[in-house]
Amino acid sequence: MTQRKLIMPILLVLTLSILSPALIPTSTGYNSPVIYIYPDSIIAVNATQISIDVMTNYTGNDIWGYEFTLTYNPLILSGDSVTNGNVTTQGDVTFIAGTFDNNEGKLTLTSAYSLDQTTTPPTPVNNTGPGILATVTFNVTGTGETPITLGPETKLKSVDGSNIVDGPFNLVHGYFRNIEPAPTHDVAVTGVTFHHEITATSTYNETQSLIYIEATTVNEGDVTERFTVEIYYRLAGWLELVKAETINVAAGDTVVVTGGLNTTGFPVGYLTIIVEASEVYNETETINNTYSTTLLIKMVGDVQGDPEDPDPTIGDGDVDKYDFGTFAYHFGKNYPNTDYNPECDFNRDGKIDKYDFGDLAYWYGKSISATPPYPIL
Ligand SMILES: [Ca+2]
Ligand SMILES: [Ca+2]
Ligand SMILES: [Ca+2]
Ligand SMILES: [Ca+2]
Repeated sequence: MTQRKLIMPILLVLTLSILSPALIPTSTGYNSPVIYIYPDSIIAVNATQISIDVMTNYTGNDIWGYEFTLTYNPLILSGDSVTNGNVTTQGDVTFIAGTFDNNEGKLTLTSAYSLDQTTTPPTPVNNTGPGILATVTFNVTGTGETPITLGPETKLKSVDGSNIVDGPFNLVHGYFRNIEPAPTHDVAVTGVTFHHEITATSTYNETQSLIYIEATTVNEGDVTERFTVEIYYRLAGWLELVKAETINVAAGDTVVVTGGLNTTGFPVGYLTIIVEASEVYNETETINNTYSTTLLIKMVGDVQGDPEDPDPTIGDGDVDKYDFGTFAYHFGKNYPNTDYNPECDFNRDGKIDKYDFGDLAYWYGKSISATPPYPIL
């Protein structure tokens, strides 16, 4: 109750400004009927609760009722209540408050209609605008800024069954901020690394070609952001989704999103990996939301390249004396020995032993043209 007392002055101010007839804009400056959020912008650093009115400027007397949905940033606002306004009041009013999904930041369909229940069937009853369709109250749960957006389902309905306002057109959305100055927003994907799973089996299995793709995301903006990270690979021209995850990242923080890609049956060669972070509200720098790199799918036994290659540490598509030399050095050095080299552990069981040697021996002298049955990184 103490908390509620503290928020009352704020509520009072907002409520007074809304209820005072002098302050209700009878004309919003729009040429056509609109449904709009009032106030269209609330900037209140210390607010713990806010209310907005969903209003219409329509001056006709043939309003049957309304429908609307709302979306908002659930990191900033948490929906609390919806009440019917002063427009849809005639006859028997059926008011259906939508449900808040405060994880997704959405108020599901809220509606009200006026009916005369004494007739069979019930007949629509006229209401007159302009005025408040509904009032929505939010608790302020985070710091930042958020649009308060009317959904495309939003409608002002006429008694003749037509729509006076039909979303997504002729809607005016709202905005809330409790930080000064307005925060910057910039999320980015800054790097991608790959690693294999080390399994505890000593024979080939389905996971031997499972490659973990770890995408590093950073929030370089001023406030916590919620966004979706998608990891794709491109094969034969098509982008295939590996992983999609929605994450919350605090300002300045880094979060790694991991996807697992089984490359069994993939052709040997370079595979394009693309990671995308969805654009956040008011984000201006979006080029860094996409990160592209390549993953080399190698043949079994191709530990490395030749000394004269630009990067001899990368497989060169054959299994020759250089691969054998490196393999021999690492033989017997098992995970987690610091000399353990997963490139020599062809069956990814944490041991570089006779089974791996058997693989290398089988593919020795062959090249990419003899595509092996188990290409791996
Ligand atoms: Ca960005
Ligand atoms: Ca090689
Ligand atoms: Ca070679
Ligand atoms: Ca092994």
